[in-house]
Amino acid sequence: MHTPRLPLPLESSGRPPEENDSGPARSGRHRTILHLDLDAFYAAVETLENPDLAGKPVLVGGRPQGRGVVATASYAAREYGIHSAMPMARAVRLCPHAIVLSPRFDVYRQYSRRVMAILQESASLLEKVSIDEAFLDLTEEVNDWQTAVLAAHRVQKRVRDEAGLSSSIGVASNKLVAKIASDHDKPGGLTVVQPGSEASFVAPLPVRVIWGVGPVTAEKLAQMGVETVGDLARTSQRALEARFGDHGAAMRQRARGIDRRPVSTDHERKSVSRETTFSQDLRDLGDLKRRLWQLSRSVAQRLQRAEVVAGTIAIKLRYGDFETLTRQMSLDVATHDDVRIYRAALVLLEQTWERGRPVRLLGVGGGHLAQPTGQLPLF
Ligand code: DCP
Ligand code: MG
Repeated sequence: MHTPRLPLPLESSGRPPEENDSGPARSGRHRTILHLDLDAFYAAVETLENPDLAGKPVLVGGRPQGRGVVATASYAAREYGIHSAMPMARAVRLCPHAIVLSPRFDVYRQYSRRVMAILQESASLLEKVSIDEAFLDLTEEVNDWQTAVLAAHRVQKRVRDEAGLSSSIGVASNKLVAKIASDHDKPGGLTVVQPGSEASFVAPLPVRVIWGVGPVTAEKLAQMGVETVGDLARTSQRALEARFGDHGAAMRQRARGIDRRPVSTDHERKSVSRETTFSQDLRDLGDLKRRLWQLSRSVAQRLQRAEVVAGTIAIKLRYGDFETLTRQMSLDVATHDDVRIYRAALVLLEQTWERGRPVRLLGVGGGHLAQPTGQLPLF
């Protein structure tokens, strides 16, 4: 386990509230946002439960004999090139002596609750992003940047001492940069991005770190000679809008380290969705069904990690000529089950899609989120 590191020099106090477009300056100053992500979470819990596993290559996921994939790999296993979502059969070929375990979601949820309870005590505003990841808004709790860093150290130490888990933390003036910072020095890192250095911090990183830049967009950007976030920030707004529409302008904002999204509690989160733009338009029902199934599975996983069920299912369909349609339906029983989500999405697709008309983008979403037990609506 690593000791926390501070890669950037601390200033004696928070920056003055000068012209700042990295977030709304509540009470006239920068926001202080912390992002925490647990390290190799499922594998770390398994190692806590069985200390013999410490330091060994541990894989949690599906069976190597079937079509299972790796949910997570311990850091020892990652040295063999193994990563999440890789077919388990391939992972085991890369590291034949790896210890393969089936996931035990109930156990992971218990640890997650313990961590979230610690976080909840540390800030008034907590946004749980997934089972092992959360944002805290510390703006109201701390007055200057140095205190914020001490608070981050305290959170990291409490998570280690009281839940037994290693975490990585990023502290910055907005969510985007805090999240990128927490990933910067994994495992066990604590990375602080001073207000004013957001853009220079993200500049050398590949464009994929920017939220909303998926593989297809990254490929198109690469064709324009844009590889890093800094390249993207330097590209003219006009060129990006011409190629990507409104999304182009939004990407450029983020590439400059600007993100105004507030930290919002789980109760305010209204939907979970996933969408894919295809590298080539699809016109075959079989292909669309396969993509719909992948998206439905992914939405189900997100709902499960956030421990919520969806009462409505929606699809988004964009044709090759950019005409875009969304359709949604209510479910009799709210769910986070991939097959149920897929069945609902397929009904919507069959009602909506004009057979044979080329599809450029497909999305699946779950809305009207509620807690799984008791079906209490959250909003
Ligand atoms: N997970 C999963 N399938 C994925 C990605 C993740 O089931 N494709 C699960 C297993 C992870 C947990 O979610 O342990 C948290 O996801 P992270 O992406 O944070 O991955 P880890 O915590 O395992 O590793 P890292 O140290 O990179 O955060
Ligand atoms: Mg993690």
